[in-house]
Amino acid sequence: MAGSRKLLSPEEIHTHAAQSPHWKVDGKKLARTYTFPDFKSGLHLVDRVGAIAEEQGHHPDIQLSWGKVVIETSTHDAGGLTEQDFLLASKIDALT
Ligand code: H2B
Repeated sequence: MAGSRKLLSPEEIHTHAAQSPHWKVDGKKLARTYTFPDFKSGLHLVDRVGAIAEEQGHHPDIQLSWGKVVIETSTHDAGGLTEQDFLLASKIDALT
């Protein structure tokens, strides 16, 4: 599997975060919020993120609201952020 599942150090997180400007490091999670002018655009994003997650074997928490989608990723098995989370974030960024 591409991307290590080893917990990243604070320095490594800082380096990865600098390359992921759409994402916010929030404690042990990486988060991105999207806004949309309707519900179905968010639903479509959720559907595509779900397909990426299944393909990677790494699954974010997703909150779908009217006009808004919040995606949070953390590696549960490791108890924090790993390369898997930043890999998932970069694939999600490539969708939009
Ligand atoms: N997703 C996330 N976000 N964290 C994990 O630790 C995780 C996962 N583990 N998806 C995966 C599934 C693991 O349970 C399977 C066996 O790959």
